[in-house]
Amino acid sequence: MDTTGIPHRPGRLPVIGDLIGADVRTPLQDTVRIGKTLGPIFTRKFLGLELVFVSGVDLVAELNDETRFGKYVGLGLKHLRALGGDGLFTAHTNEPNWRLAHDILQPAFHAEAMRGYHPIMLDVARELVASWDAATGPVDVSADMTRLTLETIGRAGFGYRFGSFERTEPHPFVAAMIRALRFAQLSNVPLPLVRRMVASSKRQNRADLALMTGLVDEVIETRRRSGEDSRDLLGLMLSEGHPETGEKLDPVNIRNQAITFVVAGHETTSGALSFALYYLTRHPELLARAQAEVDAVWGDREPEFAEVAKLRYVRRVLDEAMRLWPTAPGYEREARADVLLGGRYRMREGDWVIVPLPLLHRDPAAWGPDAESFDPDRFEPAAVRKRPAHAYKPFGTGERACIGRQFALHEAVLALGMVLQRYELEPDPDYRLEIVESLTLKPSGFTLRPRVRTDSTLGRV
Ligand code: MNH
Repeated sequence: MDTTGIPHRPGRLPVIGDLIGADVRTPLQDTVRIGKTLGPIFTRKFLGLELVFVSGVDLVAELNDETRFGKYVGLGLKHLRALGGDGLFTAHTNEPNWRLAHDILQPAFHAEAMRGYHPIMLDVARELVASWDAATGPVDVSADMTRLTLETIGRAGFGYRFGSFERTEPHPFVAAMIRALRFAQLSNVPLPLVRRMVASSKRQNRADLALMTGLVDEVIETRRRSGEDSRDLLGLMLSEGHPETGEKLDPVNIRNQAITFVVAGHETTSGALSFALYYLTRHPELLARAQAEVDAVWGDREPEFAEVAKLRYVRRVLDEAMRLWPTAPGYEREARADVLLGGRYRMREGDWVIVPLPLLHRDPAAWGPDAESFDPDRFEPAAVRKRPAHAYKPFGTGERACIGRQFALHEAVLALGMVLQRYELEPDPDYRLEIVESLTLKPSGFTLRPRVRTDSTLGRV
């Protein structure tokens, strides 16, 4: 798009642009740092590639208007299509398979379906608790939250057990996935050095994609042969037709959806749980408040389905953690026709911009001058009503927003509640938050020492 008049970092150089100081491992965190000083719209330029970032709440409200803008599958997502193909996350909205799969899979996230996932989610949370009970030292929080969420989507979506809590190393699918995500991310970087790196890992990438596809094909084949008629994600994909036309998903699309759901269905939720635990353990008074809520609402029992959503404060803790570090840290919007963004930035049909969510979620116009502080009370209903509707978008926007939102929130509140119910959590006082970026954000090197509580009835064993 025409970027004249849009601010950028001072010191932009001819040819290389803003390259100096940019770190390929932390593109999002670099953008957050730079964007804080530049305001609601800015650009970053790397060699021939100039990216436009829009983070002010008013401009984002315009971008979220579905009549004028839609999801753009480019940049980050373009290379992800090697993994997800025409699966829901990486499909173009005008590809027929997007609407078809969306309509077929939507029922898997309705309240009735969620009720069916509850016992499975509970089982997995029990496995987490068992592993923390057995821990003799600090636990790696991000690794254990990833075990929990991978296991949950595997079992609830596909009836497949990754055996995450029985392994000391991540499941091979996860290792392959992490490399493949990294490969996709680096494929965007227009630097000769990175291009050579990417070129030299092509063979590994092929092997990683083959491993993921192979596993998914095996899971699908096992289900087909079993003749089992489960209404989980895989069951819907295999047996259900479109509610109006009866059209079914083709086998290649089912494979793409399976990979998509396993990846999209666990990385983000895992990070959200880890950030929530990070902030809670940095703020003992908030931790105590969350714990008091769990004790009051659940007591020493395991929660029934309907008791999970009653943890209002725990939910706000998660909301606030996803405000500061939205684990899917952005989305891209494309103009449906020529338009003047904010009445002054000219976009032609097909021009697109990036919405960096951590910056939107810190926009002082919506969040005030102390936007950097962690305060779950920002999500009290009265406070939410006072804010512009588009100030908080951790699950994206419009018809391409997250289909798994309810699934993620039920799983995360349940797991966080169970952890708070049972443990005192002692942080490492020297830990400084460090965030690793792949497709998603996660705290790195964050450990806790869980000790079974002695101050609650449940804690006494
Ligand atoms: Mn999820 C899309 C964030 C959990 C499956 N998800 C999105 C988008 C965001 C997002 C943002 C929109 C991206 C874009 O516009 O390009 N998702 C999250 C977060 C969590 C999350 C922050 C957890 C916390 N997502 C889940 C879970 C599942 C899931 C759990 C599956 C069980 N998400 C999806 C799928 C899409 C999506 C599928 C694509 C939907 C579509 O475009 O039709």
